Amino acid sequence: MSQKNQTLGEFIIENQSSFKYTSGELSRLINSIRLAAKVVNHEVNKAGLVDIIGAAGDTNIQGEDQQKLDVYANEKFIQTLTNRNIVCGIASEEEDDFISINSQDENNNNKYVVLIDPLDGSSNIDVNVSVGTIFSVYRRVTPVGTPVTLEDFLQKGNQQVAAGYVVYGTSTMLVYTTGAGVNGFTLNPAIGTFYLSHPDMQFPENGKIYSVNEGNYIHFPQGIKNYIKYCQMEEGDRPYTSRYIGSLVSDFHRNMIKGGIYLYPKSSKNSNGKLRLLYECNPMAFLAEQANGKASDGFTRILDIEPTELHQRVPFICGSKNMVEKAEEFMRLAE
Ligand code: AHM
Ligand code: MG
Repeated sequence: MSQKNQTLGEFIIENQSSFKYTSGELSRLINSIRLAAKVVNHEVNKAGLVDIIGAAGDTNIQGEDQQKLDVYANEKFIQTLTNRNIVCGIASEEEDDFISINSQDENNNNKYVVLIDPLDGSSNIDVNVSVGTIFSVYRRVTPVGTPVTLEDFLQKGNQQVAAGYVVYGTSTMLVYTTGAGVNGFTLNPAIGTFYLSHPDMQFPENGKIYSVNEGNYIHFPQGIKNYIKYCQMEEGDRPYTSRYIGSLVSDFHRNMIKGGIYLYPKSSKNSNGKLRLLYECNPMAFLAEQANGKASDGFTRILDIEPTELHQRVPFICGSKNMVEKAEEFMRLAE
Protein backbone atom coordinates (compact mmCIF):
# COMPACT_ATOMS: atom_id res chain seq x y z
CA MET A 1 0.00 0.00 0.00
CA SER A 2 1.58 3.30 -0.99
CA GLN A 3 1.78 6.10 1.53
CA LYS A 4 2.40 9.79 1.27
CA ASN A 5 6.07 10.82 0.98
CA GLN A 6 7.13 7.23 0.47
CA THR A 7 10.65 6.90 -0.89
CA LEU A 8 11.63 4.40 -3.55
CA GLY A 9 13.79 2.58 -1.00
CA GLU A 10 10.82 2.18 1.36
CA PHE A 11 8.55 1.15 -1.49
CA ILE A 12 10.97 -1.57 -2.63
CA ILE A 13 11.18 -3.05 0.87
CA GLU A 14 7.44 -2.83 1.43
CA ASN A 15 6.59 -4.51 -1.86
CA GLN A 16 9.24 -7.19 -1.77
CA SER A 17 6.92 -9.73 -0.18
CA SER A 18 4.26 -9.25 -2.88
CA PHE A 19 6.73 -10.44 -5.50
CA LYS A 20 6.41 -14.15 -6.15
CA TYR A 21 10.12 -14.96 -5.79
CA THR A 22 10.96 -13.32 -2.51
CA SER A 23 14.69 -13.84 -2.15
CA GLY A 24 15.35 -10.10 -2.07
CA GLU A 25 17.57 -10.40 -5.14
CA LEU A 26 15.22 -8.46 -7.38
CA SER A 27 14.89 -5.73 -4.75
CA ARG A 28 18.66 -5.40 -4.63
CA LEU A 29 18.72 -5.22 -8.40
CA ILE A 30 16.15 -2.40 -8.52
CA ASN A 31 18.15 -0.65 -5.81
CA SER A 32 21.27 -0.82 -7.96
CA ILE A 33 19.41 0.62 -10.92
CA ARG A 34 18.22 3.42 -8.64
CA LEU A 35 21.81 4.16 -7.68
CA ALA A 36 23.16 4.08 -11.25
CA ALA A 37 20.25 6.30 -12.35
CA LYS A 38 21.26 8.93 -9.81
CA VAL A 39 24.87 8.87 -10.95
CA VAL A 40 23.91 9.13 -14.63
CA ASN A 41 21.35 11.83 -13.83
CA HIS A 42 24.09 13.90 -12.21
CA GLU A 43 26.21 13.64 -15.33
CA VAL A 44 23.34 14.24 -17.79
CA ASN A 45 22.43 17.41 -15.94
CA LYS A 46 25.95 18.74 -16.35
CA ALA A 47 25.88 18.12 -20.11
CA GLY A 48 25.90 21.80 -21.05
CA LEU A 49 28.49 22.73 -18.47
CA VAL A 50 31.41 20.46 -19.03
CA ASP A 51 33.15 19.11 -22.03
CA ILE A 52 31.17 15.94 -22.08
CA ILE A 53 28.80 16.38 -24.98
CA GLY A 54 29.74 15.41 -28.50
CA ALA A 55 30.71 12.17 -30.13
CA ALA A 56 33.20 9.89 -28.40
CA GLY A 57 34.66 8.90 -31.76
CA ASP A 58 33.34 5.37 -31.58
CA THR A 59 30.43 3.70 -33.29
CA ASN A 60 28.20 1.12 -31.66
CA ILE A 61 27.06 -2.21 -33.10
CA GLN A 62 24.34 -0.49 -35.15
CA GLY A 63 26.96 1.75 -36.79
CA GLU A 64 25.67 4.88 -35.10
CA ASP A 65 27.87 7.53 -33.53
CA GLN A 66 28.18 7.01 -29.82
CA GLN A 67 27.87 10.10 -27.70
CA LYS A 68 30.16 10.43 -24.71
CA LEU A 69 27.23 10.24 -22.35
CA ASP A 70 26.11 6.96 -23.96
CA VAL A 71 29.46 5.52 -23.09
CA TYR A 72 29.35 6.97 -19.60
CA ALA A 73 25.83 5.69 -18.88
CA ASN A 74 26.70 2.28 -20.29
CA GLU A 75 29.74 2.03 -18.04
CA LYS A 76 27.91 3.20 -14.93
CA PHE A 77 25.01 0.80 -15.26
CA ILE A 78 27.28 -2.15 -16.05
CA GLN A 79 29.69 -1.25 -13.22
CA THR A 80 26.93 -0.85 -10.66
CA LEU A 81 25.26 -4.13 -11.54
CA THR A 82 28.57 -5.98 -11.74
CA ASN A 83 30.20 -4.60 -8.58
CA ARG A 84 27.24 -5.37 -6.42
CA ASN A 85 27.24 -8.94 -7.65
CA ILE A 86 23.52 -9.27 -8.14
CA VAL A 87 23.09 -10.36 -11.74
CA CYS A 88 24.65 -13.15 -13.73
CA GLY A 89 24.55 -11.45 -17.11
CA ILE A 90 24.02 -8.12 -18.83
CA ALA A 91 23.21 -7.23 -22.43
CA SER A 92 23.39 -3.62 -23.51
CA GLU A 93 22.35 -1.81 -26.66
CA GLU A 94 25.84 -0.31 -26.62
CA GLU A 95 27.72 -3.63 -26.43
CA ASP A 96 28.24 -6.05 -29.33
CA ASP A 97 27.72 -9.12 -27.20
CA PHE A 98 26.24 -9.99 -23.82
CA ILE A 99 28.43 -9.92 -20.71
CA SER A 100 28.66 -13.00 -18.52
CA ILE A 101 29.42 -12.03 -14.95
CA ASN A 102 31.99 -14.39 -13.59
CA SER A 103 31.63 -13.83 -9.94
CA GLN A 104 34.69 -14.49 -7.76
CA ASP A 105 32.26 -16.00 -5.30
CA GLU A 106 31.83 -19.67 -6.03
CA ASN A 107 28.50 -19.59 -4.22
CA ASN A 108 27.25 -17.17 -6.81
CA ASN A 109 23.64 -18.11 -7.23
CA ASN A 110 22.48 -15.05 -9.10
CA LYS A 111 19.38 -15.73 -11.13
CA TYR A 112 18.74 -12.58 -13.08
CA VAL A 113 19.92 -11.14 -16.36
CA VAL A 114 19.44 -7.48 -17.24
CA LEU A 115 19.04 -5.97 -20.69
CA ILE A 116 19.58 -2.27 -20.91
CA ASP A 117 19.50 0.69 -23.23
CA PRO A 118 21.71 2.94 -21.06
CA LEU A 119 20.88 6.24 -22.76
CA ASP A 120 18.09 6.17 -25.27
CA GLY A 121 17.47 9.15 -27.53
CA SER A 122 21.03 10.34 -27.00
CA SER A 123 21.04 12.42 -30.18
CA ASN A 124 18.85 14.78 -28.14
CA ILE A 125 21.51 15.51 -25.52
CA ASP A 126 23.24 18.29 -27.41
CA VAL A 127 19.97 20.20 -27.70
CA ASN A 128 18.85 19.79 -24.08
CA VAL A 129 15.94 17.45 -24.82
CA SER A 130 15.00 14.65 -22.43
CA VAL A 131 16.72 11.29 -22.73
CA GLY A 132 16.16 8.07 -20.84
CA THR A 133 17.46 4.72 -19.63
CA ILE A 134 15.40 1.59 -20.34
CA PHE A 135 15.88 -1.71 -18.52
CA SER A 136 14.43 -5.19 -18.62
CA VAL A 137 14.95 -8.12 -16.22
CA TYR A 138 14.54 -11.87 -16.77
CA ARG A 139 15.25 -14.97 -14.73
CA ARG A 140 17.98 -16.97 -16.42
CA VAL A 141 16.86 -20.21 -18.10
CA THR A 142 20.22 -22.01 -17.89
CA PRO A 143 21.35 -23.54 -14.58
CA VAL A 144 22.38 -21.23 -11.76
CA GLY A 145 26.14 -21.21 -11.15
CA THR A 146 27.10 -21.73 -14.81
CA PRO A 147 28.07 -18.99 -17.29
CA VAL A 148 25.07 -17.38 -18.97
CA THR A 149 24.37 -18.13 -22.63
CA LEU A 150 22.52 -16.34 -25.42
CA GLU A 151 19.44 -18.36 -24.52
CA ASP A 152 19.16 -16.47 -21.22
CA PHE A 153 18.75 -13.21 -23.14
CA LEU A 154 16.63 -14.34 -26.09
CA GLN A 155 13.49 -14.83 -24.04
CA LYS A 156 10.07 -13.63 -25.06
CA GLY A 157 9.02 -10.35 -23.47
CA ASN A 158 6.21 -12.13 -21.65
CA GLN A 159 8.89 -13.73 -19.45
CA GLN A 160 10.08 -10.42 -18.03
CA VAL A 161 10.01 -10.16 -14.25
CA ALA A 162 10.64 -6.43 -14.16
CA ALA A 163 11.08 -3.52 -16.54
CA GLY A 164 11.31 0.20 -16.30
CA TYR A 165 12.84 3.45 -17.42
CA VAL A 166 14.45 6.54 -16.08
CA VAL A 167 13.52 9.78 -17.78
CA TYR A 168 16.02 12.59 -17.37
CA GLY A 169 13.54 15.38 -18.03
CA THR A 170 12.35 18.57 -16.42
CA SER A 171 12.53 16.37 -13.39
CA THR A 172 14.12 12.94 -13.24
CA MET A 173 11.77 10.03 -12.78
CA LEU A 174 12.18 6.30 -12.36
CA VAL A 175 9.14 4.34 -13.53
CA TYR A 176 9.02 0.57 -13.18
CA THR A 177 6.94 -2.56 -12.90
CA THR A 178 7.52 -5.98 -11.38
CA GLY A 179 4.28 -7.26 -12.87
CA ALA A 180 1.93 -5.71 -10.34
CA GLY A 181 1.16 -2.34 -11.93
CA VAL A 182 3.39 0.61 -12.75
CA ASN A 183 4.70 3.14 -10.26
CA GLY A 184 6.60 6.35 -10.89
CA PHE A 185 9.13 7.99 -8.55
CA THR A 186 10.46 11.53 -8.87
CA LEU A 187 13.97 12.48 -7.80
CA ASN A 188 14.39 15.27 -5.31
CA PRO A 189 17.80 16.44 -6.55
CA ALA A 190 18.54 18.39 -3.39
CA ILE A 191 18.76 15.25 -1.29
CA GLY A 192 19.14 12.60 -3.98
CA THR A 193 16.01 10.67 -3.01
CA PHE A 194 13.29 9.30 -5.29
CA TYR A 195 9.75 9.75 -3.95
CA LEU A 196 6.63 7.91 -5.06
CA SER A 197 4.91 10.63 -7.09
CA HIS A 198 2.86 8.59 -9.58
CA PRO A 199 1.34 5.51 -7.93
CA ASP A 200 -0.43 2.98 -10.14
CA MET A 201 0.09 4.71 -13.48
CA GLN A 202 -2.48 3.91 -16.17
CA PHE A 203 -2.79 4.73 -19.85
CA PRO A 204 -6.21 6.29 -20.51
CA GLU A 205 -8.05 3.80 -22.79
CA ASN A 206 -8.46 6.51 -25.42
CA GLY A 207 -6.17 9.37 -26.20
CA LYS A 208 -5.81 12.32 -28.53
CA ILE A 209 -2.06 12.34 -29.17
CA TYR A 210 -0.26 10.51 -31.95
CA SER A 211 3.55 10.37 -31.97
CA VAL A 212 5.34 9.34 -35.13
CA ASN A 213 8.20 10.66 -37.26
CA GLU A 214 6.02 11.92 -40.10
CA GLY A 215 9.09 12.88 -42.10
CA ASN A 216 9.23 9.20 -43.03
CA TYR A 217 5.57 9.14 -44.15
CA ILE A 218 6.36 8.41 -47.77
CA HIS A 219 8.22 5.25 -46.74
CA PHE A 220 5.54 3.88 -44.37
CA PRO A 221 3.33 0.85 -45.12
CA GLN A 222 -0.13 1.72 -46.46
CA GLY A 223 -1.85 0.70 -43.19
CA ILE A 224 0.20 3.24 -41.20
CA LYS A 225 -0.38 5.95 -43.81
CA ASN A 226 -4.13 5.32 -43.58
CA TYR A 227 -4.04 5.39 -39.78
CA ILE A 228 -2.17 8.72 -39.80
CA LYS A 229 -4.80 10.15 -42.16
CA TYR A 230 -7.48 8.83 -39.78
CA CYS A 231 -5.76 10.68 -36.88
CA GLN A 232 -5.83 13.88 -38.90
CA MET A 233 -9.44 13.59 -40.06
CA GLU A 234 -12.07 15.97 -38.69
CA GLU A 235 -14.60 13.68 -37.07
CA GLY A 236 -15.70 13.03 -33.46
CA ASP A 237 -12.75 13.82 -31.18
CA ARG A 238 -10.39 14.06 -34.15
CA PRO A 239 -8.15 15.49 -35.49
CA TYR A 240 -5.70 14.32 -32.83
CA THR A 241 -2.69 16.32 -31.74
CA SER A 242 0.71 15.37 -33.11
CA ARG A 243 3.56 15.28 -30.56
CA TYR A 244 6.93 13.69 -31.35
CA ILE A 245 9.99 14.30 -29.22
CA GLY A 246 12.11 11.62 -30.87
CA SER A 247 13.03 10.27 -27.45
CA LEU A 248 11.05 7.08 -26.88
CA VAL A 249 11.01 7.27 -23.08
CA SER A 250 9.68 10.83 -23.10
CA ASP A 251 7.10 10.19 -25.82
CA PHE A 252 5.91 7.07 -23.98
CA HIS A 253 5.83 8.84 -20.60
CA ARG A 254 3.73 11.71 -21.92
CA ASN A 255 1.35 9.38 -23.74
CA MET A 256 0.90 7.22 -20.63
CA ILE A 257 -0.08 10.27 -18.59
CA LYS A 258 -2.21 12.03 -21.20
CA GLY A 259 -3.40 9.22 -23.48
CA GLY A 260 -1.82 8.65 -26.85
CA ILE A 261 -0.11 6.34 -29.30
CA TYR A 262 3.54 6.03 -30.32
CA LEU A 263 4.41 4.50 -33.70
CA TYR A 264 7.77 3.49 -35.15
CA PRO A 265 6.70 1.42 -38.16
CA LYS A 266 8.76 -0.41 -40.65
CA SER A 267 9.49 1.56 -43.78
CA SER A 268 10.86 1.04 -47.23
CA LYS A 269 14.22 2.14 -45.77
CA ASN A 270 14.16 0.01 -42.58
CA SER A 271 12.32 -3.26 -43.11
CA ASN A 272 11.96 -3.87 -39.36
CA GLY A 273 11.70 -0.28 -38.18
CA LYS A 274 14.38 1.13 -35.92
CA LEU A 275 13.69 0.14 -32.34
CA ARG A 276 15.27 -2.89 -30.69
CA LEU A 277 13.00 -5.64 -29.46
CA LEU A 278 15.05 -6.57 -26.40
CA TYR A 279 16.29 -3.20 -25.13
CA GLU A 280 13.42 -0.90 -26.07
CA CYS A 281 10.21 -2.58 -27.25
CA ASN A 282 9.85 -5.43 -24.73
CA PRO A 283 10.37 -3.33 -21.60
CA MET A 284 8.08 -0.58 -22.89
CA ALA A 285 5.48 -3.17 -23.92
CA PHE A 286 5.56 -4.77 -20.45
CA LEU A 287 5.10 -1.36 -18.84
CA ALA A 288 2.32 -0.50 -21.29
CA GLU A 289 0.38 -3.67 -20.56
CA GLN A 290 0.88 -3.27 -16.84
CA ALA A 291 -0.56 0.23 -17.20
CA ASN A 292 -3.62 -0.94 -19.12
CA GLY A 293 -2.15 -0.02 -22.50
CA LYS A 294 -1.11 -2.14 -25.43
CA ALA A 295 1.95 -2.79 -27.62
CA SER A 296 2.06 -4.47 -31.00
CA ASP A 297 4.16 -4.68 -34.15
CA GLY A 298 0.97 -3.97 -36.09
CA PHE A 299 -0.19 -7.59 -36.10
CA THR A 300 1.38 -9.41 -33.15
CA ARG A 301 1.63 -8.64 -29.46
CA ILE A 302 5.20 -7.45 -28.85
CA LEU A 303 5.58 -9.61 -25.73
CA ASP A 304 4.82 -12.77 -27.74
CA ILE A 305 7.53 -12.25 -30.36
CA GLU A 306 10.24 -14.93 -30.29
CA PRO A 307 13.61 -13.14 -30.31
CA THR A 308 16.23 -14.49 -32.67
CA GLU A 309 19.12 -12.10 -32.06
CA LEU A 310 20.28 -9.64 -29.42
CA HIS A 311 20.05 -6.48 -31.49
CA GLN A 312 16.91 -7.42 -33.40
CA ARG A 313 14.61 -4.58 -34.51
CA VAL A 314 10.83 -4.66 -34.77
CA PRO A 315 8.09 -2.24 -35.82
CA PHE A 316 6.54 -0.76 -32.68
CA ILE A 317 3.06 0.60 -31.96
CA CYS A 318 2.36 1.31 -28.32
CA GLY A 319 0.01 3.29 -26.13
CA SER A 320 -3.64 3.67 -25.21
CA LYS A 321 -5.45 0.39 -25.84
CA ASN A 322 -8.19 1.60 -28.17
CA MET A 323 -5.77 3.65 -30.25
CA VAL A 324 -3.37 0.71 -30.73
CA GLU A 325 -6.28 -1.55 -31.68
CA LYS A 326 -7.45 1.00 -34.23
CA ALA A 327 -3.97 1.17 -35.77
CA GLU A 328 -3.87 -2.65 -35.93
CA GLU A 329 -7.24 -2.60 -37.69
CA PHE A 330 -5.80 -0.28 -40.35
CA MET A 331 -2.80 -2.58 -40.73
CA ARG A 332 -5.03 -5.62 -41.26
CA LEU A 333 -7.27 -3.81 -43.74
CA ALA A 334 -4.30 -2.76 -45.87
CA GLU A 335 -2.83 -6.29 -46.03
P1 AHM B 1 18.68 5.36 -30.11
O1 AHM B 1 18.56 4.08 -29.31
O2 AHM B 1 19.78 5.30 -31.10
O3 AHM B 1 18.74 6.56 -29.22
O4 AHM B 1 17.36 5.45 -31.01
C1 AHM B 1 16.10 5.32 -30.42
C2 AHM B 1 15.36 6.60 -30.56
C3 AHM B 1 14.07 6.63 -29.79
O5 AHM B 1 14.21 7.15 -28.51
C4 AHM B 1 13.24 7.56 -30.63
O6 AHM B 1 11.87 7.37 -30.43
C5 AHM B 1 13.67 7.23 -32.03
O7 AHM B 1 15.00 6.77 -31.91
C6 AHM B 1 13.67 8.42 -32.93
O8 AHM B 1 14.09 8.03 -34.19
P2 AHM B 1 13.90 8.98 -35.46
O9 AHM B 1 14.88 10.10 -35.28
O10 AHM B 1 14.21 8.11 -36.63
O11 AHM B 1 12.48 9.45 -35.46
MG1 MG C 1 17.90 3.23 -27.85
